[in-house]
Amino acid sequence: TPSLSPHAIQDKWQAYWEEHDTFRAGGDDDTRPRKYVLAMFPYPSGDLHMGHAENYLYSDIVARFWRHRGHNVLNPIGWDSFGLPAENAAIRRGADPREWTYQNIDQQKAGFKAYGVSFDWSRVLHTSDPEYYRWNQWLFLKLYERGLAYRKKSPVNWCPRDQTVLANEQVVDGRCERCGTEVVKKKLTQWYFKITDYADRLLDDLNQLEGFWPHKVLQMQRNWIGRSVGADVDFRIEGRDEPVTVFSTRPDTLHGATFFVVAPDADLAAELVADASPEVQAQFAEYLAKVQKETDIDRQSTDRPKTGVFLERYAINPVNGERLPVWAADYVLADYGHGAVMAVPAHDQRDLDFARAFDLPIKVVVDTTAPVTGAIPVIETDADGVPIMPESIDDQDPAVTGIALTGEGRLINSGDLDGLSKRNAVARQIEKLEASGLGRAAKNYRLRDWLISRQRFWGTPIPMLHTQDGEIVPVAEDQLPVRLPSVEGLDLSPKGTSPLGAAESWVRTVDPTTGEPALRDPDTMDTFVDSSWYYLRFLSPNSDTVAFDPTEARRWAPVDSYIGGVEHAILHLLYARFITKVLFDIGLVDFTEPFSSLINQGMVILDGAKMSKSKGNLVLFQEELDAHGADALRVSLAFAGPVEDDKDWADVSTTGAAKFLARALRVAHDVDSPVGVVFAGGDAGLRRVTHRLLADAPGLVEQTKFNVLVARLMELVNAIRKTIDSGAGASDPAVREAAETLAVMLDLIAPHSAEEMWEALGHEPSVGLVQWRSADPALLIEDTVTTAVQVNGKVRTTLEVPAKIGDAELEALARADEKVQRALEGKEVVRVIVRAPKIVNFAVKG
Ligand code: ANZ
Repeated sequence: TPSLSPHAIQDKWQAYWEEHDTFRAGGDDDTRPRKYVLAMFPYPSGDLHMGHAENYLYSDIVARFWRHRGHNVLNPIGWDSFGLPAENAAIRRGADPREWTYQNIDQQKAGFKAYGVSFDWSRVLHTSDPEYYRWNQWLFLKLYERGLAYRKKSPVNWCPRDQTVLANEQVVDGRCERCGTEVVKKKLTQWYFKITDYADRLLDDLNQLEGFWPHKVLQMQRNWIGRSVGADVDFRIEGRDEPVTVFSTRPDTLHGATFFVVAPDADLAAELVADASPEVQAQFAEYLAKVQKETDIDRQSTDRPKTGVFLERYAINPVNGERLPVWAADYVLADYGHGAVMAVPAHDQRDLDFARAFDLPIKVVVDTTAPVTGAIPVIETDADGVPIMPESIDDQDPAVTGIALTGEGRLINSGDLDGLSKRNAVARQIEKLEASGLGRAAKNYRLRDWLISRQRFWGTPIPMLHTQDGEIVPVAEDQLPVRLPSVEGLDLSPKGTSPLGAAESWVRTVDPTTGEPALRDPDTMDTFVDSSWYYLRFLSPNSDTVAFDPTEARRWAPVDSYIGGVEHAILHLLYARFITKVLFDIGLVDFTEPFSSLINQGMVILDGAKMSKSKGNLVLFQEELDAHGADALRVSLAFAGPVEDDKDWADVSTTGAAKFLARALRVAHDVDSPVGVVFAGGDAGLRRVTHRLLADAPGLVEQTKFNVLVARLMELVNAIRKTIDSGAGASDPAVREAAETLAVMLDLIAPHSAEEMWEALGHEPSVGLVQWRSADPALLIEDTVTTAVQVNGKVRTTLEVPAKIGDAELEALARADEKVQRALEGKEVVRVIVRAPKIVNFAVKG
């Protein structure tokens, strides 16, 4: 009988795994096919929490699964250990961010070990180690060499509280992702990575991930890249030498342009207003001050009243020479397209709202009631859902309805474009613009270049030098790493410039080529640089000659299964995809997408609400672990629901899970047949349950239906117990077969209990490396049923028989059964009642 407590069992097997390095990935000589399973690496923000428990359980299930399927599995772990929280904690406590960081890492390491995750512990990396960040600097220099790292002065998102710039991706609803402070714009000279050069590839390659990544994530990436196709059109502005270019997705509507709008915060607006009357200049200055406080989100919102200032200037429509008044209005953004638009109020809702607010002309140039072959007509309905069939375009006058005409149709009032469908008119207009030199086909992206400079201490120093004559030169590769200086004497508190600038002896250096004094760049890199390529570092974690070995990359990468939260759907995944493509272009990897498949897990919530420290509704990982043990916690989480769903801890039963595990262990201890016993001939019903699971389990895991797998394992435990208690008993070979199957499958979810069972069943550890058997097709035939054979109404045995068996055949089978023969011995059968395939009853006398 089992004697050890769950905690004793887990301690025993964790010590075993540690001692034997059980889950270390195989090396060069390992001929098994390889699988690279990776969970998004953690930020060392304190103890592990329930979100970690879920995330690393799932990756562990996948990693363990592939080992059981004969693969050489790499399942590494590291820490994303640079970043603001460490720095803020250091500021609060007047300590070194290193202390806080490495202390938390140690704590989390211990947590993972106590949780029984099958990591390859020989490959641990921390991005804040110079041995790691040296290669961030190397990567920076590679991008710089290729013209993909550059400096520019531009308005950046600035968090006034953290006193640092933020990437667009780090601004959520106009607020700092980290601290929630409202983000403002500030002009600064910063380093950028030119991700926009890769916009088309980043977008187009998403198609090859369809079916392997959650569709939602692909869609979020597509929207983030936001490719628009249209034309650039040049407009002359009266009194200005240079034409002004606008981007439009609807160059077909050029004849319908009735005014022109520039972003108030674009340089052009300031230039144009300089010639306006003093009143207008004052009005503009006031307006600009207001606009600068608004977020881009607000500015683009459609339901707020339109505002703007007429700049007393005119643009000339290139197709008909009409004079268009030039306005400054906040709904036009300075950093999208060219920061200016041709306004076509009849066919663009924002322009229409503006025209109606300021009484500007509205000119319809597309008849949206005209039929266009192949187009789906947009039919308006009234409150009762009855279609309103417009008689003619006059019934849809946007000036009256307030609704812009954006649907399909045919061009009118547009010279020789008249009669063309929208789509043909766009193409024709672009041809004409190109012929006259007044415009050209153009694409635009919502995606911006990746701003990577941070004015903080706890990050990778940017490996560039500022020479005395104002040049900026790279640090030589053989001089890397540029190590962070000691924090001693530095004031880390936010002040808008990097604390590194004050590290005098660090900042002052010499330019090795000239021997002249030079200053180090004081900024550090966005930590998303660190995580953009870490999956490659795991392949050569200890190399001090290369960031990663291309041969190892060819062997292991790309990552087969990547598991993490949907909060990384845009930022991290986009950057990692970008850097992978750059490395491909350099010739260092032979693939263009880093993560072949992606699994997003839901959140662990409590009573329907997200858990957080501030809400005081945290379920603590360590407490759960102490109370129930790792396996019960793992089973509870796996059983709690589909991977991608949120799991409400209020619905989870750890005690239920613990009872299930205890039952499973008892079953293994009860088995009373020798190792190697022949299974054939064992209880057919139990064998079928076992083999059906052998057949189904791989598919369940590959489809990440871990909760269903747990349910099936529970079913198997019940079936074994039933056979032990009521059937042929613990010595039935089918019981051993089922218990062994249970142990090797339970290993995915409850590995400590599985090892303990495997040992109780007389095997050598580790069960984690045992291959799953394949199902016997003969035992998978579904159409058999259980027949009860009774003698005088008392069940003597049960038989597995084909569902379509006939009465005579069933009776013969029953008579041939040993137990039935014994019950009939010396008695006279007076009557046999056969109801195939369910029942056979022998009525006997004597
Ligand atoms: C004229 C026009 C007529 C437009 C029409 C649309 C419909 P997306 O799809 O988001 O790329 N636009 C261009 N630059 C802008 C800026 N800096 N701020 C705000 N709006 C800007 O949108 C492209 C369209 O948004 C462009 O096409 C332009 O308006 C506007 F019936 O040009 B359109």
